[in-house]
Amino acid sequence: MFNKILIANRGEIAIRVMRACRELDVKSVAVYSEADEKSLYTNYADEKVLLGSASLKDSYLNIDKIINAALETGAEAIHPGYGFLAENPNLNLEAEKHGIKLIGPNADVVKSMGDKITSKQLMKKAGVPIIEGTEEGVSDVDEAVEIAENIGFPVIIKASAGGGGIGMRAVYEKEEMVRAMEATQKDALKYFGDSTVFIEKYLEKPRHIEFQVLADEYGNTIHVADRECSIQRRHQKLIEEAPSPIMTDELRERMGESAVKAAKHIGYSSTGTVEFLYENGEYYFLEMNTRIQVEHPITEIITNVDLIKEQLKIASGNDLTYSQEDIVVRGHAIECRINAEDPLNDFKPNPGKITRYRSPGGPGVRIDSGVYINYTITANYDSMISKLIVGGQNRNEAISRMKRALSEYVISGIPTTLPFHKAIMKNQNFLNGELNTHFVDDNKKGIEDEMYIVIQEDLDRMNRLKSTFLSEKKIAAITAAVGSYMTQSKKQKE
Ligand code: MV4
Repeated sequence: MFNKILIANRGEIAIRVMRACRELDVKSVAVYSEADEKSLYTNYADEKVLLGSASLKDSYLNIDKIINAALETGAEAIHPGYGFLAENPNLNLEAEKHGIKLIGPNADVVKSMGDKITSKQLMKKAGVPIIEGTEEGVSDVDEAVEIAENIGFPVIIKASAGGGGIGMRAVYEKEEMVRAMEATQKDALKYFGDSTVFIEKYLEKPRHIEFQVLADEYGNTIHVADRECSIQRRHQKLIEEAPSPIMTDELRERMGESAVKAAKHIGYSSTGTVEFLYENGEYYFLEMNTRIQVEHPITEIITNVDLIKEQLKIASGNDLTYSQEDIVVRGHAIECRINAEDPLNDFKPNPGKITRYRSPGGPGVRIDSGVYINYTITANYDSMISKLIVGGQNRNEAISRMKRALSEYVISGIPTTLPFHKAIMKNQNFLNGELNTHFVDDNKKGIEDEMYIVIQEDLDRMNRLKSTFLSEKKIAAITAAVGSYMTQSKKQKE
C-alpha cells in the first residue's frame, strides 16, 4: 500500500478519500485554492498545499501545479475524485511521466471512453447491446436525413466528444433534421472543439440504470450491482437508489455480465461505471464513466464493499479481494443530494453562509459532506452541501428512513434542495418505483405543490427546535467575548 497520496479534489469527495486513507494508514495531502482555505477537507488532511487563486485554471484544473504538489510532498499517487481532472487523460500521462501513480484506469482507456463513437464501437465488438444508429461520425446533412429515415423517427443527434447531456438534440420529424444537424455540429465544435456527431434511435422514456464495476490490473473484473439514477434535472442527478426498483436476479445477471464484458474488453482497471438506458425490457450501453462517482455510497451500503479502499488497493498493485460470488446485495439504499439551490426558483444555485446546521443520525443513516456550522458555500464551485444516504432492509424501509432523516436535517441561512427531497419521498409515482429520465419534469406540478406544504411543516418544526440553537445575536456576542479574551491574554503574554 502507498505511504502517502495526494487528493486532487475538494469538498466531500476529498474527505471520503481521506477517510479511506486513514483506515488504511495512508497519509493524505490536500490541495486547495484560496477559496478553500477554511474548507473541512483542507484541514482534515495530514498535509496541505496551496495551489493558487479560486480560478479553476489556477487550482483544481492545473495539472502542473498538482504534479508539483505531489513531488514536493513525496506523495506516491494521485486520487482525482470526480469532476475536475477525473476524466482528463493528460493527468494520467503527466503523473506517469513523473513516476506518480494515477489512481484510476490508464490514459488510453480514459480517452477511448471519452469519445462516444469510439466507446460505442468498442462495446459493439465486446458484444454489449448498443442503441441502433450510426457507428461512424456523420457530417453530411443529406446523409443524416436518409439515416434518420432508415432508423425511424424520433432520433437523437449526439456530439461524439460530448457526454453528460451537452451537445445533443432529439428530432421528431424529417423537416427538423437539417436545422438540428447544423445546430448540434455547431455546439459540438463550440463546446468540445470537435464537430463530429452521430445519430441514434431516440428512446423516449428510458430509465438510467448503471452498474458499478471493479477491476484489478491483472484482468480480474467483477460488477458490484446496479444503481437507478433516473431522478435528475438538466443532467444533474438528484436522487439515486440501489438496487433499481425494477431489478431482478435474472436481469442483474444479464446486465452485470454485459458490464463486466465491457470493462474486460477495454482492459479496464480501478472502479468504473457502465451506464445503460433501459426501456421495455431491453437495455443498451450509453456511456462508461472512468472514475469514482458521486453516488458510489449507495452501492457501499447494499454490498458492504468499501469502493475507495478497493480503488486504493488496486492502484497499489493488489489483486481484487472479492470474486463475483462474494458480492451479495442486501437491502436497499437511497441517496439524496442536498444542494445549496432553490427548488422553488428553478433550482437556482444560492451559495452563502450556513448559520444553523444539524445533520441527521440514528439507524441506517450516512452523511458524506464537507461543510460545518458557519461554513460559507462559495459561488466558485458546485453547490453540493452534502449527500444524505440511508439504507434499510427493503425499499419501503429505506424510504421511511429517508423521510425521517430529512425531517431531522436542519440547514439554515441558505435555501436547499431539502424540500424537494421531502416532496419526492411522498410522490406516488416515486413510491411505486415508476421512474424514467423525465420523472422530474413529468411530476413538476405535484412536486411543487407538495414543497409548499413541507416548507410550512418545516417552519413549525423549526420553531419547536429553536431553543436548541443559539440565536445569531447570542453567537455574535459569544464570538466577540472570546475574541476580546484572546486578544487580552495574548497581550498579557507579551
Ligand atoms: C439518449 C436518450 C435517449 N435515446 N440516447 C443524456 C446524457 C447523454 N450522455 C446521453 N443522454 C441520453 N441519451 C438515446 N438514444 C436520452 C438521454 C437522456 C438521459 C440519459 C440518462 C440520464 C438522464 C437523461 C436525461 C435526458 C436524456
